[in-house]
Amino acid sequence: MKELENLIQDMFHKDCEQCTNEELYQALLTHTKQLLANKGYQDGKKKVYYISAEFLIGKLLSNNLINLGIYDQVAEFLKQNGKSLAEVEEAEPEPSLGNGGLGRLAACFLDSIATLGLPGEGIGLNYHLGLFKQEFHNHLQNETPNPWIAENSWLKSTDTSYMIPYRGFALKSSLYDMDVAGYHNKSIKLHLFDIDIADEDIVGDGISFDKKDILHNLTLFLYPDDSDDAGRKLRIYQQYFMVSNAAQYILDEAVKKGCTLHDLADYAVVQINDTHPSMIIPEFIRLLTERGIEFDEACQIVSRMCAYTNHTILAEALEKWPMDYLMDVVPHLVPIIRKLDERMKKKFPQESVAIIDKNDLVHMAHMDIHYGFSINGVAALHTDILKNSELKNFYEIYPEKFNNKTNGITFRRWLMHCNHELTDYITSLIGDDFKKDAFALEKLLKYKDDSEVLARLLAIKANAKKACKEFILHNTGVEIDENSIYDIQSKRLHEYKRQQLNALYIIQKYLEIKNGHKPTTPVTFIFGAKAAPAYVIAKDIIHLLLCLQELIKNDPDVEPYMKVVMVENYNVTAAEKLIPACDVSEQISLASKEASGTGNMKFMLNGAVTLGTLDGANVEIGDLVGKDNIYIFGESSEKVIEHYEKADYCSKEIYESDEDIRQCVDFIVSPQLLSIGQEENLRRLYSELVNKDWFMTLLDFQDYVKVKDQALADYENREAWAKKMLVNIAKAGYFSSDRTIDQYNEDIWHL
Ligand code: 26V
Repeated sequence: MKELENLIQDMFHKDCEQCTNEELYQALLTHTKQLLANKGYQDGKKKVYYISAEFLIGKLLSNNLINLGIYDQVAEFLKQNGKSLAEVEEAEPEPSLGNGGLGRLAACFLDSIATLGLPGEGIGLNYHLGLFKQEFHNHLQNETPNPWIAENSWLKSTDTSYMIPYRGFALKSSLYDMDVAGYHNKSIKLHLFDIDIADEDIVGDGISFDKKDILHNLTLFLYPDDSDDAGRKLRIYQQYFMVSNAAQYILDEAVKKGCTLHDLADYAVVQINDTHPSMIIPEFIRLLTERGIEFDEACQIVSRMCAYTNHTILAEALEKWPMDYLMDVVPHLVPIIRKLDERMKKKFPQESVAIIDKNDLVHMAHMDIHYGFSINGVAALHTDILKNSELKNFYEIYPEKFNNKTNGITFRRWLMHCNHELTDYITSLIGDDFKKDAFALEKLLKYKDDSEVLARLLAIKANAKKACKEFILHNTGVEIDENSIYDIQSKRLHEYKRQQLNALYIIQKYLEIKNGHKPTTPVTFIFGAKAAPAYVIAKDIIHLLLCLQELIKNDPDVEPYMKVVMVENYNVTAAEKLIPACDVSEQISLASKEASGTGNMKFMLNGAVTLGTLDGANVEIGDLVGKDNIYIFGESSEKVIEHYEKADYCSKEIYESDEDIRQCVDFIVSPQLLSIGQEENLRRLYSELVNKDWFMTLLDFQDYVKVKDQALADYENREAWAKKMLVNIAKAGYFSSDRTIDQYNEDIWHL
């Protein structure tokens, strides 16, 4: 710690004790960046380039200290000087370079690539304002910018720069790098491309800005509102900027190592994270043919190099760009895309596998599948659905390309960093092998009937709940009961994730309590969720939740028994506070719709019990922990898919025939809620549920109530509950992203 002490002196001319937390953060940032660079970088002839529009990395200080192996020393040094690392960390701004699961997955993957010592790099964009910051006013979501880049940050500027051609002009890029530390291993780099002339001053009210001012807005926001043409085109500008930089960078790096271009696939493998980077395929072909490679050979090279991961089956989320837009933004790619399409149409004339469809829409996923060598889903069920229904026609053509890679999470952040007490206790029981080999957590199973261990797990959970209570008080001003059951649903807001189902349960409980049926242990329903700015119904659901929060808070009949609280601006930092404190983990998407989920894994690892549908990775969680240690409800994915095929689901029928359901749905537009909220929003949501309910909320309602009531009742037997917690922790090893990355490498990357 001598070096750190000297650095503090050099920077601020005072001792650690006299420094502010902000100053100490600055010193630690500088010190840690130096240590990361000193460790050296993983290298090798062949590298994986993980290209992603999102890297939801979260705060980095603690995580880097853990991976460098000096967390305890630094914490102790600060403590001896009357400071706390947790408080110093508050000074770090959280970069919000992702929406949710897909972006967080990319961040976990970088951690695991570095930890496993694989040569790999991430490539993305340096959004200055990231995803919006969420604020609640009048029980509604408002969006404001989230500037995170300070003068001194984790970013390191480099000399790398490329020219990126667009129709009628070109933009010069600048590359910034962030080091990602492997756990007790070398670092790898996250490359974030940017433009020098991005101008934060063009942002007006909220997050509004001129979407056509590409020269100044290109790297301001992640996924700007795509509800209009200008927003959608801006996304194409961003995506092309990302992939053209990536392709030029990859070619340069390979050539420097002696690549002749003909053998490019021996130097690089590109993992395309969802379809946002798909234009890298025609871009590579453009660059290779410019450098003298024949078109056919360029196609072959790319097809040996690119692999695509699918993260959703929702049709509206599968990108299809109108040819006109591409003509407008990147006309030089259009002849290449047309040629790629023609070649495939000759072989496979059926419309269902066309790259360019009859409406002149370019199906980005189709291009990836035809011209990539691997396509993977992100959980077993999801991959099966891709093979057997969503992408069936492709699976018939290319069965050998399809494979599953069930998602994972890095235990460094989602256990060791966010839950020190649990980590230390596990270490005291089974040693610390699990930090490198997550499957070693199974050793905990031998304690499953040990009352002392179970009591200790409950005590650790109780401490996490106290800490979470403090966080929620600070974040929302709401004081929750630390002795209540913490029932948590935190994830992006989307109708298919069905926060509205949880809301209907809350209404049902509210009415029950009003009728005198009081729960034995009070329950706190905790939510965290941002809604896309243009997603009207999602925002209406947030409105309903905030209205319920208000209603219950002010009702003395009900308030002692239940509470609703919606955390503002749910992000990685908030997740790190909520997850260790959770008792019941809500994973209640409509079966078949959640590709995997990764929050489900984080909660389980921290000793929460899942209440969920047989969807995404919940299925695998259930298989691992056994039916006594998970609460499953709802219609199966097969039945759901059948309902869609037959178009025979009618929510109105259920609404009209089921008195209980009608009562709960009607409550959305009751005088009580209308006196708190906005009539327009509440009526729209009510009508959506009664007349459409595309994600079949009402279908699963009764079963949800039954199973959730059972879970809450089972909580009363604390020791039996603690046993479920223990089994969940012990079985979470499979969900380490180290396992996932190992499989990507074995089956796809071959590094
Ligand atoms: C994107 C959009 C954009 C347009 C409006 C509707 C909509 C709906 C969903 C999405 C999600 C895009 C992809 C994504 O983030 N998928 C998530 O990826 C996670 C990591 O694999 C996975 O755990 C989640 O289940 C999956 O939803």
